[in-house]
This record gives sequence, structure tokens and C-alpha cells, in this order.
Amino acid sequence: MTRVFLSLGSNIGDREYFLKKAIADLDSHPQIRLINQSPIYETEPFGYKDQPDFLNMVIEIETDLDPYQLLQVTQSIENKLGRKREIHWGPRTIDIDILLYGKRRIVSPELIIPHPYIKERLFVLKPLSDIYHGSIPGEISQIENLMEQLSKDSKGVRRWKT
Ligand code: GSY
Repeated sequence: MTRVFLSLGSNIGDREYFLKKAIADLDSHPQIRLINQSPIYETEPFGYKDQPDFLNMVIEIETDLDPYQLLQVTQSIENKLGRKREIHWGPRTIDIDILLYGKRRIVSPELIIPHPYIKERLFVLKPLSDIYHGSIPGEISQIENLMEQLSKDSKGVRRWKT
């Protein structure tokens, strides 16, 4: 069994419903168990600005699926919940990204793990830092140091429904 961290984001329709439904679908998979979840944050869209704010969070799961099998599961949940890949960086009902897969490092056309957004996007790093305090494989800086660097511009990431 491997501990895995997933990032979830939604900015269309009932955003909280899509986050919760994706988590329930993951947890009901026979080879996945939900371990922990971060608070939900409301975050300004990164990149393409003319779209609604996102809700973002990170969850920790345990699984014996390999990374590519897990990717298939996350993509089938995205498809089931109506995700359409129309505008690159555009709005979406649900987005599920694999951030960390144990201590593994993978660079392939389908998957890059650790996910590059960990270092680049506060909407990923903030909720991850709430539930993960270890190191990032291949990264010298601890998660707290990465947070310090990114959170200088923290205004676009706020706790939702606190
Ligand atoms: O990368 C995931 C989708 N996404 C997001 C997101 O989840 N949150 C915010 N704030 N901006 C985003 N831009 C994209 S694309």
C-alpha cells in the first residue's frame, strides 16, 4: 500500500458537491482508502482569468494501484463528473491531479510525479502543507520553505466556509 496525495479543484456549478462526489467515488474504489483531507480553499483562477474562482483541496489516500492505474481511475471520475477539456486552463467541474505517490519520482508523457504545481501554485501547496509535513522527493527545500516562498502572494487563496 502506498500513501498518495491528490489535488482536487472545481470551478463550475456546485463546486463543493463535485469535490465531495469525487472523494466519495475515490473512497468507494476497492483498492483506494481515504486517509485525510485538507480544508477547502477558495482560490483565484491561475492562468486564464476570465472564469469563476475555484474551490481547491488536497486529500491523502492509501492504494495498491500503481500510478498509471490510479491515473486511469482519476480520469474516469473526471469524465463521469462531466469534465470537458475544451479551453486549456479553462473552467472545469472537477480536476484531480496526483501530487505525490509515496517517494516515487516519475517523468513520462502521461505523468510527472511529484507534480510540478506543488512548487508553483499556492492553491496546491497551501492545502498540501495542511496535511503533509515531509519532504518532496527530489526537492531540497522542505514544504514549509516552499510555502514561505510562494505565500508572499497569498491573497488569491482563502479558507472557504471556516
Ligand atoms: O490545475 C488545476 C486546474 N486549475 C486551477 C485550480 O485548480 N485552481 C486555480 N486557482 N486555478 C486553476 N487553474 C487551473 S487550469
